[in-house]
Amino acid sequence: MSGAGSPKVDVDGTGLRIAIVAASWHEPVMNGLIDGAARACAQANVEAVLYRVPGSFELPVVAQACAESFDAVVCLGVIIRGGTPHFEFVAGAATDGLTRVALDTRTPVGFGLLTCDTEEQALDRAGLPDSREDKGAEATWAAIMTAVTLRGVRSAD
Ligand code: DLZ
Repeated sequence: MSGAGSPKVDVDGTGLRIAIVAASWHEPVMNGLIDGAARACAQANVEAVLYRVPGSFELPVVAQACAESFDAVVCLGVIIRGGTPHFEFVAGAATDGLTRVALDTRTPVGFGLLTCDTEEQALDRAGLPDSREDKGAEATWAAIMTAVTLRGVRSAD
């Protein structure tokens, strides 16, 4: 199970604005991830704006643009291995790109990129009624908690 040991996060994000950047491949899984992210934002009292990109490879460039005007960015995507070397290229480029965006812009990036062997595994993590995990919500809570922490660090300067 990929989520073993994950923390229970419940923070108040009042006043934060968050961009949710979501890829479009594997629609049923994406719908679950986006709903989970929206639920977490509502629960944390955070204002959220959704932007769509074609595939996970395009997440970093839009995340970078969003990082200029939002308190945090949540990136959602699904990459299924499917026996193609594209898996490694797309997953590696998206992961490296999102890490760079967070550090270069000093803006939290919630990492909601599922990399799975099969669509069934992805559905199991998508926050749907029959899923065991809710990775869209998890990535969103991580971004919100990090933004709240950074707000505290910066106000202590
Ligand atoms: C090309 C590609 C492949 C093979 N698989 C996926 C995938 O499983 N998930 C995903 O989000 N995107 C995939 N893509 C598309 C790339 O992310 C990208 O959109 C295209 O290469 C065009 O730049």
